[in-house]
Amino acid sequence: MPMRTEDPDMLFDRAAGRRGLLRGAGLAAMGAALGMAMPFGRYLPQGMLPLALAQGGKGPQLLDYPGKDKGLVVLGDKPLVAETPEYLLNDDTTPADKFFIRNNGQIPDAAKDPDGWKITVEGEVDKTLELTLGQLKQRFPAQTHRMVLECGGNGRAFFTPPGRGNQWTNGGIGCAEWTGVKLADVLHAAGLKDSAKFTGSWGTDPHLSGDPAKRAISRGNVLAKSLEPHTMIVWAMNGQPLPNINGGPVRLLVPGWPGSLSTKWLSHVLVRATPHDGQGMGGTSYRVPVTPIVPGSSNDGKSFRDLEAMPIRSIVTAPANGTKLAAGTRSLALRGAAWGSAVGVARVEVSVDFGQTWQQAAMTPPRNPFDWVRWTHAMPLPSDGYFEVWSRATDRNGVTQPIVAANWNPQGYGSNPINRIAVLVG
Ligand SMILES: Nc1nc2c(c(=O)[nH]1)N[C@H]1C(S)=C(S)[C@@H](COP(=O)(O)O)O[C@H]1N2
Ligand SMILES: [Mo]
Repeated sequence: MPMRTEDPDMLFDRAAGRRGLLRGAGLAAMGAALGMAMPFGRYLPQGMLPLALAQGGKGPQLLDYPGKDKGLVVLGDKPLVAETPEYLLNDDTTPADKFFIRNNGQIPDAAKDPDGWKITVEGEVDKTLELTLGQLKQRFPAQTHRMVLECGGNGRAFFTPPGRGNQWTNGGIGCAEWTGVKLADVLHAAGLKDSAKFTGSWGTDPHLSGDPAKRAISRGNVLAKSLEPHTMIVWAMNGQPLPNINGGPVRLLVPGWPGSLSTKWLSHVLVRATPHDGQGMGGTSYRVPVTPIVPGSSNDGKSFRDLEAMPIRSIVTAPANGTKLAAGTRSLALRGAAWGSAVGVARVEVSVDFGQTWQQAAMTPPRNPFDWVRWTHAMPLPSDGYFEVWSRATDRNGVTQPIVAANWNPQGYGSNPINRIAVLVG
Protein backbone atom coordinates (compact mmCIF):
# COMPACT_ATOMS: atom_id res chain seq x y z
CA MET A 1 0.00 0.00 0.00
CA PRO A 2 1.74 3.21 -1.12
CA MET A 3 2.11 5.84 1.58
CA ARG A 4 2.52 9.51 1.00
CA THR A 5 5.00 11.38 3.09
CA GLU A 6 3.43 13.85 5.54
CA ASP A 7 4.75 16.62 3.38
CA PRO A 8 5.56 15.64 -0.18
CA ASP A 9 7.79 18.68 -0.52
CA MET A 10 9.99 17.66 2.35
CA LEU A 11 12.10 15.51 0.11
CA PHE A 12 12.60 18.41 -2.26
CA ASP A 13 13.36 20.96 0.47
CA ARG A 14 15.97 18.71 1.97
CA ALA A 15 17.58 18.22 -1.39
CA ALA A 16 17.32 21.83 -2.49
CA GLY A 17 19.78 23.05 0.10
CA ARG A 18 22.43 20.89 -1.43
CA ARG A 19 21.57 21.73 -4.99
CA GLY A 20 24.41 24.15 -5.40
CA LEU A 21 26.87 21.34 -4.90
CA LEU A 22 25.58 19.50 -7.87
CA ARG A 23 26.80 21.56 -10.75
CA GLY A 24 28.72 19.05 -12.78
CA ALA A 25 28.37 16.54 -9.99
CA GLY A 26 28.89 12.86 -10.53
CA LEU A 27 26.53 10.09 -9.63
CA ALA A 28 28.00 9.53 -6.18
CA ALA A 29 27.45 13.18 -5.27
CA MET A 30 23.87 13.04 -6.55
CA GLY A 31 23.22 9.91 -4.56
CA ALA A 32 24.63 11.61 -1.47
CA ALA A 33 22.44 14.68 -2.01
CA LEU A 34 19.37 12.48 -2.42
CA GLY A 35 20.27 10.59 0.71
CA MET A 36 19.76 7.26 -1.03
CA ALA A 37 21.00 5.11 -3.86
CA MET A 38 19.87 5.69 -7.43
CA PRO A 39 19.80 2.12 -8.81
CA PHE A 40 19.44 3.21 -12.44
CA GLY A 41 21.66 6.27 -12.04
CA ARG A 42 23.96 5.13 -14.81
CA TYR A 43 21.14 5.80 -17.31
CA LEU A 44 20.40 9.35 -16.14
CA PRO A 45 20.97 11.50 -19.25
CA GLN A 46 23.99 13.71 -18.87
CA GLY A 47 23.06 17.22 -17.73
CA MET A 48 19.69 16.11 -16.37
CA LEU A 49 19.17 16.46 -12.62
CA PRO A 50 17.12 13.92 -10.70
CA LEU A 51 13.66 15.42 -10.26
CA ALA A 52 13.95 15.48 -6.48
CA LEU A 53 16.98 17.75 -6.78
CA ALA A 54 15.71 19.89 -9.64
CA GLN A 55 12.53 20.86 -7.77
CA GLY A 56 12.90 22.19 -4.29
CA GLY A 57 12.70 25.75 -3.04
CA LYS A 58 9.52 26.83 -1.30
CA GLY A 59 6.44 24.66 -1.58
CA PRO A 60 3.48 25.58 -3.79
CA GLN A 61 0.81 28.06 -2.74
CA LEU A 62 -2.36 26.04 -2.25
CA LEU A 63 -5.83 27.21 -3.22
CA ASP A 64 -8.51 28.24 -0.76
CA TYR A 65 -11.66 28.76 -2.81
CA PRO A 66 -15.24 27.67 -2.02
CA GLY A 67 -16.10 24.38 -3.74
CA LYS A 68 -12.50 23.66 -4.77
CA ASP A 69 -10.08 21.06 -3.43
CA LYS A 70 -7.44 22.58 -1.17
CA GLY A 71 -4.71 20.70 -3.05
CA LEU A 72 -5.06 22.84 -6.18
CA VAL A 73 -1.96 24.96 -6.76
CA VAL A 74 -2.35 28.72 -7.24
CA LEU A 75 -0.36 30.02 -10.23
CA GLY A 76 -1.73 33.56 -10.03
CA ASP A 77 -4.32 35.39 -7.96
CA LYS A 78 -5.02 38.42 -10.17
CA PRO A 79 -6.58 36.94 -12.24
CA LEU A 80 -7.20 33.74 -10.30
CA VAL A 81 -5.44 30.78 -11.92
CA ALA A 82 -4.96 27.37 -10.28
CA GLU A 83 -3.75 24.02 -11.59
CA THR A 84 -4.48 20.46 -10.52
CA PRO A 85 -1.42 18.45 -9.44
CA GLU A 86 -1.18 15.06 -11.17
CA TYR A 87 -2.17 13.06 -8.08
CA LEU A 88 -5.53 14.92 -7.95
CA LEU A 89 -6.27 13.83 -11.54
CA ASN A 90 -6.47 10.16 -10.47
CA ASP A 91 -10.28 9.96 -10.90
CA ASP A 92 -11.55 8.51 -14.19
CA THR A 93 -13.78 11.59 -14.48
CA THR A 94 -12.44 14.81 -12.98
CA PRO A 95 -14.78 16.01 -10.20
CA ALA A 96 -15.75 19.69 -10.30
CA ASP A 97 -13.87 20.43 -7.09
CA LYS A 98 -10.61 19.24 -8.67
CA PHE A 99 -11.11 20.98 -11.99
CA PHE A 100 -8.49 23.64 -12.78
CA ILE A 101 -9.27 27.37 -12.93
CA ARG A 102 -8.08 29.80 -15.57
CA ASN A 103 -9.38 33.37 -15.56
CA ASN A 104 -8.13 36.27 -17.63
CA GLY A 105 -10.33 38.88 -15.99
CA GLN A 106 -12.48 39.30 -12.92
CA ILE A 107 -14.83 36.57 -11.72
CA PRO A 108 -18.43 37.64 -12.39
CA ASP A 109 -21.05 37.15 -9.66
CA ALA A 110 -23.01 33.91 -9.88
CA ALA A 111 -26.16 34.28 -12.03
CA LYS A 112 -29.31 34.70 -9.90
CA ASP A 113 -31.60 33.40 -12.67
CA PRO A 114 -29.56 30.87 -14.70
CA ASP A 115 -32.37 29.97 -17.15
CA GLY A 116 -32.89 33.67 -17.88
CA TRP A 117 -29.24 34.05 -19.01
CA LYS A 118 -29.06 35.54 -22.54
CA ILE A 119 -26.90 34.42 -25.44
CA THR A 120 -26.79 36.36 -28.72
CA VAL A 121 -25.71 34.83 -32.05
CA GLU A 122 -25.05 37.45 -34.70
CA GLY A 123 -22.90 38.37 -37.70
CA GLU A 124 -22.90 36.38 -40.93
CA VAL A 125 -26.25 34.75 -40.16
CA ASP A 126 -29.70 35.04 -41.72
CA LYS A 127 -31.19 36.42 -38.51
CA THR A 128 -29.71 37.45 -35.19
CA LEU A 129 -30.71 34.91 -32.58
CA GLU A 130 -31.33 35.86 -28.97
CA LEU A 131 -31.85 32.90 -26.72
CA THR A 132 -32.14 32.43 -23.00
CA LEU A 133 -30.48 29.40 -21.46
CA GLY A 134 -33.99 28.10 -20.70
CA GLN A 135 -34.93 28.35 -24.41
CA LEU A 136 -31.64 26.74 -25.44
CA LYS A 137 -32.42 23.72 -23.24
CA GLN A 138 -35.95 23.40 -24.70
CA ARG A 139 -35.23 24.03 -28.34
CA PHE A 140 -32.22 21.80 -29.07
CA PRO A 141 -31.42 18.16 -28.28
CA ALA A 142 -29.06 17.77 -25.35
CA GLN A 143 -26.00 15.49 -25.33
CA THR A 144 -23.45 14.47 -22.69
CA HIS A 145 -19.81 13.65 -23.41
CA ARG A 146 -16.75 13.15 -21.22
CA MET A 147 -14.09 15.35 -22.80
CA VAL A 148 -10.79 17.03 -22.05
CA LEU A 149 -10.50 20.75 -21.51
CA GLU A 150 -6.84 21.84 -21.46
CA CYS A 151 -5.25 25.27 -21.28
CA GLY A 152 -3.16 26.15 -24.34
CA GLY A 153 -0.31 27.03 -21.97
CA ASN A 154 -0.29 23.69 -20.15
CA GLY A 155 3.34 22.57 -19.73
CA ARG A 156 4.69 26.11 -20.14
CA ALA A 157 6.88 25.79 -17.02
CA PHE A 158 9.04 23.20 -18.79
CA PHE A 159 10.37 25.61 -21.41
CA THR A 160 13.89 27.05 -21.14
CA PRO A 161 13.89 30.01 -20.96
CA PRO A 162 10.40 30.20 -19.46
CA GLY A 163 7.53 31.25 -21.74
CA ARG A 164 5.55 34.37 -20.77
CA GLY A 165 2.49 33.71 -18.60
CA ASN A 166 1.23 31.39 -15.89
CA GLN A 167 3.78 28.70 -15.18
CA TRP A 168 1.57 25.65 -15.74
CA THR A 169 3.25 22.31 -15.12
CA ASN A 170 0.84 19.52 -16.18
CA GLY A 171 -2.29 20.58 -14.33
CA GLY A 172 -4.08 22.93 -16.72
CA ILE A 173 -6.32 20.05 -17.69
CA GLY A 174 -9.43 18.20 -16.59
CA CYS A 175 -11.72 15.62 -18.14
CA ALA A 176 -15.35 16.02 -17.07
CA GLU A 177 -18.75 15.01 -18.40
CA TRP A 178 -20.32 17.98 -20.12
CA THR A 179 -24.01 18.34 -20.89
CA GLY A 180 -25.32 20.82 -23.41
CA VAL A 181 -26.23 21.29 -27.05
CA LYS A 182 -24.18 21.28 -30.23
CA LEU A 183 -22.97 24.76 -31.12
CA ALA A 184 -23.65 23.67 -34.73
CA ASP A 185 -27.40 23.30 -34.02
CA VAL A 186 -27.55 26.85 -32.68
CA LEU A 187 -25.52 28.29 -35.58
CA HIS A 188 -27.74 26.49 -38.09
CA ALA A 189 -30.84 27.81 -36.32
CA ALA A 190 -29.51 31.34 -36.89
CA GLY A 191 -28.79 30.36 -40.51
CA LEU A 192 -25.21 30.49 -41.77
CA LYS A 193 -24.60 32.72 -44.77
CA ASP A 194 -22.20 31.55 -47.51
CA SER A 195 -19.77 34.18 -46.22
CA ALA A 196 -19.59 32.49 -42.78
CA LYS A 197 -16.07 31.09 -42.28
CA PHE A 198 -15.07 31.86 -38.67
CA THR A 199 -16.58 32.44 -35.25
CA GLY A 200 -15.68 34.67 -32.32
CA SER A 201 -17.09 34.59 -28.81
CA TRP A 202 -17.00 36.35 -25.50
CA GLY A 203 -18.49 36.23 -22.04
CA THR A 204 -19.53 38.63 -19.31
CA ASP A 205 -16.41 38.61 -17.14
CA PRO A 206 -15.15 42.18 -16.57
CA HIS A 207 -11.63 43.14 -17.63
CA LEU A 208 -9.12 43.04 -14.76
CA SER A 209 -8.88 46.85 -14.85
CA GLY A 210 -12.67 47.12 -14.49
CA ASP A 211 -12.74 49.21 -17.69
CA PRO A 212 -16.13 48.33 -19.30
CA ALA A 213 -14.74 49.15 -22.77
CA LYS A 214 -12.25 46.29 -22.51
CA ARG A 215 -12.89 42.55 -22.60
CA ALA A 216 -11.13 40.01 -20.37
CA ILE A 217 -10.61 37.74 -23.37
CA SER A 218 -12.30 37.03 -26.68
CA ARG A 219 -11.17 34.23 -28.94
CA GLY A 220 -12.22 33.01 -32.34
CA ASN A 221 -12.23 29.74 -34.19
CA VAL A 222 -12.46 28.29 -37.67
CA LEU A 223 -16.04 27.43 -38.58
CA ALA A 224 -15.22 23.75 -39.16
CA LYS A 225 -14.27 23.27 -35.48
CA SER A 226 -17.26 25.31 -34.33
CA LEU A 227 -19.50 22.96 -36.35
CA GLU A 228 -17.77 19.80 -35.06
CA PRO A 229 -20.50 17.79 -33.24
CA HIS A 230 -18.48 17.67 -29.98
CA THR A 231 -18.18 21.47 -29.83
CA MET A 232 -20.92 22.41 -27.43
CA ILE A 233 -22.66 25.08 -25.41
CA VAL A 234 -22.76 23.42 -21.98
CA TRP A 235 -24.59 24.11 -18.71
CA ALA A 236 -23.75 21.01 -16.67
CA MET A 237 -20.56 19.36 -15.48
CA ASN A 238 -20.74 15.78 -14.19
CA GLY A 239 -24.55 16.04 -14.04
CA GLN A 240 -24.55 19.17 -11.84
CA PRO A 241 -25.09 22.82 -12.80
CA LEU A 242 -21.83 24.25 -14.15
CA PRO A 243 -20.02 26.00 -11.24
CA ASN A 244 -19.72 29.77 -11.61
CA ILE A 245 -15.94 29.66 -11.36
CA ASN A 246 -15.80 27.30 -14.37
CA GLY A 247 -18.07 29.52 -16.48
CA GLY A 248 -21.56 28.77 -15.14
CA PRO A 249 -24.34 29.08 -15.89
CA VAL A 250 -23.24 28.45 -19.48
CA ARG A 251 -20.03 28.20 -21.50
CA LEU A 252 -18.59 26.98 -24.76
CA LEU A 253 -16.74 23.67 -24.69
CA VAL A 254 -14.35 23.25 -27.60
CA PRO A 255 -12.69 19.97 -26.67
CA GLY A 256 -9.09 19.10 -27.47
CA TRP A 257 -8.15 22.57 -28.68
CA PRO A 258 -6.71 25.35 -26.46
CA GLY A 259 -8.98 25.92 -23.46
CA SER A 260 -9.15 29.63 -24.24
CA LEU A 261 -11.62 28.81 -27.05
CA SER A 262 -14.07 27.48 -24.45
CA THR A 263 -15.60 30.83 -23.55
CA LYS A 264 -16.96 30.93 -20.01
CA TRP A 265 -20.06 32.95 -19.03
CA LEU A 266 -20.97 32.85 -22.74
CA SER A 267 -23.00 35.85 -23.88
CA HIS A 268 -22.06 36.40 -27.55
CA VAL A 269 -21.19 34.32 -30.58
CA LEU A 270 -20.22 36.30 -33.64
CA VAL A 271 -20.13 34.56 -37.02
CA ARG A 272 -17.54 36.13 -39.29
CA ALA A 273 -16.24 36.15 -42.86
CA THR A 274 -12.68 36.84 -41.66
CA PRO A 275 -10.70 35.55 -38.65
CA HIS A 276 -11.84 36.96 -35.32
CA ASP A 277 -9.73 39.86 -34.05
CA GLY A 278 -10.54 39.80 -30.34
CA GLN A 279 -8.13 39.88 -27.41
CA GLY A 280 -6.16 36.67 -27.48
CA MET A 281 -5.94 36.56 -31.29
CA GLY A 282 -3.00 37.17 -33.62
CA GLY A 283 0.69 37.85 -32.93
CA THR A 284 2.15 35.23 -30.62
CA SER A 285 -1.16 34.59 -28.78
CA TYR A 286 -2.14 30.93 -28.90
CA ARG A 287 0.18 30.58 -31.89
CA VAL A 288 3.21 28.33 -32.37
CA PRO A 289 6.18 28.41 -34.79
CA VAL A 290 5.90 26.45 -38.01
CA THR A 291 9.70 26.28 -38.22
CA PRO A 292 11.62 26.32 -34.92
CA ILE A 293 12.89 29.67 -33.59
CA VAL A 294 15.84 30.31 -31.29
CA PRO A 295 14.74 29.84 -27.66
CA GLY A 296 14.55 33.23 -25.97
CA SER A 297 14.46 35.19 -29.24
CA SER A 298 11.78 37.78 -29.91
CA ASN A 299 9.31 37.23 -32.71
CA ASP A 300 6.15 38.95 -33.96
CA GLY A 301 4.48 35.59 -34.61
CA LYS A 302 3.44 36.52 -38.16
CA SER A 303 4.81 33.27 -39.54
CA PHE A 304 3.34 31.21 -36.68
CA ARG A 305 0.20 29.08 -36.98
CA ASP A 306 -2.78 29.04 -34.61
CA LEU A 307 -2.47 26.25 -32.06
CA GLU A 308 -5.30 23.84 -32.87
CA ALA A 309 -5.29 20.29 -31.44
CA MET A 310 -3.32 20.21 -28.19
CA PRO A 311 -0.22 18.00 -28.34
CA ILE A 312 -0.04 14.40 -27.15
CA ARG A 313 0.56 14.21 -23.37
CA SER A 314 0.54 11.70 -20.52
CA ILE A 315 0.70 11.95 -16.75
CA VAL A 316 1.21 9.58 -13.83
CA THR A 317 -1.67 10.13 -11.40
CA ALA A 318 -0.71 7.48 -8.84
CA PRO A 319 1.43 7.27 -6.85
CA ALA A 320 1.89 10.96 -6.05
CA ASN A 321 5.21 12.61 -6.82
CA GLY A 322 7.47 12.23 -3.78
CA THR A 323 5.74 9.11 -2.44
CA LYS A 324 7.74 6.99 0.02
CA LEU A 325 7.23 3.25 -0.20
CA ALA A 326 8.15 0.61 2.34
CA ALA A 327 11.55 -1.02 2.01
CA GLY A 328 11.26 -4.20 0.00
CA THR A 329 8.49 -2.94 -2.31
CA ARG A 330 9.16 -4.66 -5.64
CA SER A 331 6.07 -3.76 -7.66
CA LEU A 332 4.68 -0.31 -8.21
CA ALA A 333 0.97 0.04 -9.07
CA LEU A 334 0.92 2.89 -11.58
CA ARG A 335 -2.12 4.77 -12.82
CA GLY A 336 -2.33 7.65 -15.22
CA ALA A 337 -3.99 9.44 -18.07
CA ALA A 338 -3.10 10.35 -21.66
CA TRP A 339 -4.77 12.66 -24.14
CA GLY A 340 -4.22 15.18 -26.91
CA SER A 341 -3.25 15.03 -30.59
CA ALA A 342 -5.72 15.28 -33.46
CA VAL A 343 -5.52 11.56 -34.15
CA GLY A 344 -5.75 9.98 -30.70
CA VAL A 345 -3.51 8.07 -28.31
CA ALA A 346 -2.00 4.87 -29.75
CA ARG A 347 0.00 3.78 -26.69
CA VAL A 348 1.38 4.79 -23.32
CA GLU A 349 4.76 3.59 -22.09
CA VAL A 350 6.44 3.87 -18.71
CA SER A 351 10.06 3.67 -17.62
CA VAL A 352 11.77 3.50 -14.22
CA ASP A 353 15.31 3.53 -15.62
CA PHE A 354 15.45 7.09 -17.01
CA GLY A 355 14.13 6.01 -20.40
CA GLN A 356 16.62 3.19 -21.04
CA THR A 357 13.75 0.70 -21.37
CA TRP A 358 10.01 1.29 -21.68
CA GLN A 359 7.07 -0.94 -20.83
CA GLN A 360 3.65 -0.62 -22.39
CA ALA A 361 0.75 0.27 -20.07
CA ALA A 362 -2.79 -1.14 -20.36
CA MET A 363 -5.24 1.48 -21.61
CA THR A 364 -8.99 1.92 -21.18
CA PRO A 365 -10.30 3.02 -24.58
CA PRO A 366 -11.62 6.60 -24.74
CA ARG A 367 -15.40 7.04 -25.00
CA ASN A 368 -15.08 9.56 -27.84
CA PRO A 369 -12.23 11.28 -29.74
CA PHE A 370 -11.93 13.99 -27.05
CA ASP A 371 -12.05 11.77 -23.97
CA TRP A 372 -8.81 10.94 -22.22
CA VAL A 373 -7.32 7.47 -21.98
CA ARG A 374 -6.83 6.03 -18.50
CA TRP A 375 -3.93 3.64 -18.13
CA THR A 376 -2.48 1.27 -15.52
CA HIS A 377 0.71 -0.69 -15.16
CA ALA A 378 2.36 -2.90 -12.53
CA MET A 379 6.00 -1.79 -12.69
CA PRO A 380 8.62 -4.15 -11.25
CA LEU A 381 11.36 -2.55 -9.14
CA PRO A 382 14.74 -4.23 -8.79
CA SER A 383 15.70 -2.93 -5.33
CA ASP A 384 15.18 -0.16 -2.81
CA GLY A 385 16.34 3.34 -3.71
CA TYR A 386 15.39 6.49 -5.58
CA PHE A 387 13.38 5.95 -8.78
CA GLU A 388 11.73 8.17 -11.30
CA VAL A 389 8.66 7.00 -13.13
CA TRP A 390 8.59 8.45 -16.63
CA SER A 391 5.51 8.23 -18.84
CA ARG A 392 5.19 8.99 -22.51
CA ALA A 393 2.28 8.71 -24.91
CA THR A 394 2.46 8.18 -28.66
CA ASP A 395 -0.30 9.17 -31.05
CA ARG A 396 -1.62 7.24 -34.04
CA ASN A 397 0.77 9.10 -36.35
CA GLY A 398 3.71 7.81 -34.29
CA VAL A 399 4.35 11.20 -32.66
CA THR A 400 5.78 10.76 -29.15
CA GLN A 401 6.31 13.22 -26.30
CA PRO A 402 9.83 14.67 -26.30
CA ILE A 403 12.16 14.13 -23.30
CA VAL A 404 12.37 17.91 -22.79
CA ALA A 405 10.01 20.64 -24.04
CA ALA A 406 10.52 21.40 -27.73
CA ASN A 407 9.47 24.06 -30.27
CA TRP A 408 10.02 27.00 -27.91
CA ASN A 409 7.83 30.07 -28.49
CA PRO A 410 7.55 33.42 -26.67
CA GLN A 411 4.25 32.68 -24.91
CA GLY A 412 5.06 29.06 -24.20
CA TYR A 413 2.39 26.99 -25.95
CA GLY A 414 2.39 23.33 -26.82
CA SER A 415 5.05 22.12 -24.38
CA ASN A 416 4.51 18.40 -23.80
CA PRO A 417 7.61 16.69 -22.43
CA ILE A 418 7.37 13.23 -20.86
CA ASN A 419 5.95 13.21 -17.33
CA ARG A 420 8.32 12.49 -14.43
CA ILE A 421 7.53 11.62 -10.84
CA ALA A 422 9.92 10.61 -8.08
CA VAL A 423 9.36 7.70 -5.68
CA LEU A 424 11.50 6.49 -2.81
CA VAL A 425 11.61 2.88 -1.78
CA GLY A 426 13.01 2.21 1.70
N1 LIG B 1 -15.05 34.45 -20.44
C1 LIG B 1 -13.91 33.78 -20.28
N2 LIG B 1 -13.78 32.57 -20.82
C2 LIG B 1 -12.63 31.88 -20.67
C3 LIG B 1 -11.53 32.42 -19.97
C4 LIG B 1 -11.70 33.71 -19.39
O1 LIG B 1 -10.81 34.26 -18.74
N3 LIG B 1 -12.90 34.35 -19.56
N4 LIG B 1 -10.36 31.71 -19.88
C5 LIG B 1 -10.13 30.73 -20.94
C6 LIG B 1 -8.98 29.89 -20.73
S1 LIG B 1 -7.47 30.58 -21.15
C7 LIG B 1 -9.09 28.59 -20.34
S2 LIG B 1 -7.74 27.57 -20.25
C8 LIG B 1 -10.40 28.02 -19.92
C9 LIG B 1 -10.33 27.54 -18.49
O2 LIG B 1 -11.55 27.02 -18.04
P1 LIG B 1 -11.76 26.73 -16.50
O3 LIG B 1 -11.46 27.95 -15.72
O4 LIG B 1 -13.17 26.26 -16.36
O5 LIG B 1 -10.81 25.61 -16.14
O6 LIG B 1 -11.45 28.97 -20.03
C10 LIG B 1 -11.36 29.85 -21.12
N5 LIG B 1 -12.55 30.64 -21.21
MO1 LIG C 1 -5.95 28.83 -21.16
